[in-house]
Amino acid sequence: MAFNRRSFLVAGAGSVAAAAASSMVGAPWIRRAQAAEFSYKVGTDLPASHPLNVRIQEASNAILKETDGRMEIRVFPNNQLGGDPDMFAQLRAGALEFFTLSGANALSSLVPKAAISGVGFAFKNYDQVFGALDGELGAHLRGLITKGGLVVQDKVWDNGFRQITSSGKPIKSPADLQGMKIRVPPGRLWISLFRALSAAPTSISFNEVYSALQTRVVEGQENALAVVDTAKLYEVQKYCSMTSHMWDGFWFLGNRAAWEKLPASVRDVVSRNLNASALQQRKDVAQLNSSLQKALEGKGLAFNQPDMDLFRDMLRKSGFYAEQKQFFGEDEWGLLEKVTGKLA
Ligand code: X2X
Repeated sequence: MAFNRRSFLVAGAGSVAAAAASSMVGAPWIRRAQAAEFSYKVGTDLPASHPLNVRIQEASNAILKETDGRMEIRVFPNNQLGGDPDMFAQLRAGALEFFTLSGANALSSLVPKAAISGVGFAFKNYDQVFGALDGELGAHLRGLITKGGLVVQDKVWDNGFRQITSSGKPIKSPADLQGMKIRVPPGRLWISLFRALSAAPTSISFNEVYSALQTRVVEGQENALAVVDTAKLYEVQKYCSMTSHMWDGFWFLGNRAAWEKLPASVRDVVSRNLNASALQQRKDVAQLNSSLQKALEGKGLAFNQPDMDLFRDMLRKSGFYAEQKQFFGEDEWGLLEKVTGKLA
């Protein structure tokens, strides 16, 4: 059977012609004209313009190209596939192949210790964050996630250091948090942290945050500036208090059965590109989070810098660190403190 480009086009997408064409060597344009052999979805909870999605899309483009069109990853940002707990359930059931999720968020319902990276005031800077998560602590956590039945890529993606926004008054000292109705993501650690700070935290998944703030179901929330900006939370909040009370990031999770369907060579291309894009994404977010204050002030948000020692002292005195150490265990706590220094 002699094939050239014209006869393929004439044959259209007839399956016999397509199958024959796809086995031809040196005719990549033919292969790319067809549906990918593996078409997987990735769900995220952040708006399309956030660097998380921009860099995943970039990795996806490179993966499609490097696999000669065999592997396509379609990005579904902005909770299009549901809130975090929903997407996490879909991932575990295999309805969703990939999902980016914080260890302190719904992932901690399956792997409770994954939340340790979100302990309040643990990391002082990005060197400590990525020193820990690209190092021993991260390897340990990825082991636990793998034991939980999921696949996880090596490099964690950045969400950032979280800041508190509010509509009624700025948070200048712990007293301002007292009894404050504040939205937190789903996850035990967030509730413990804000209860220890004497606030009244409520778990709400991110897709409902804007309207919860708009209708004043809650007075405030906490997120990194890149999220406050891309999700336009400044439209429904007045103040931003730079507490940097915890660092947060996303593990790139995979459904194991879906992952194992991929040939090893395709998996290598996927992992290499995702991990490389994660490193780029970290730079994007760090840059945004350090430059966005001005832009957000221009959009009407009033910033203040509280004295964070007051909050840290309150956590210590309330027994927060002792409680977390017991929860996470000596080994995990030791790996964390190796990087952060003594917390309790
Ligand atoms: O839900 C949030 O606040 C978000 C978007 O930061 C997380 O995914 C943890």
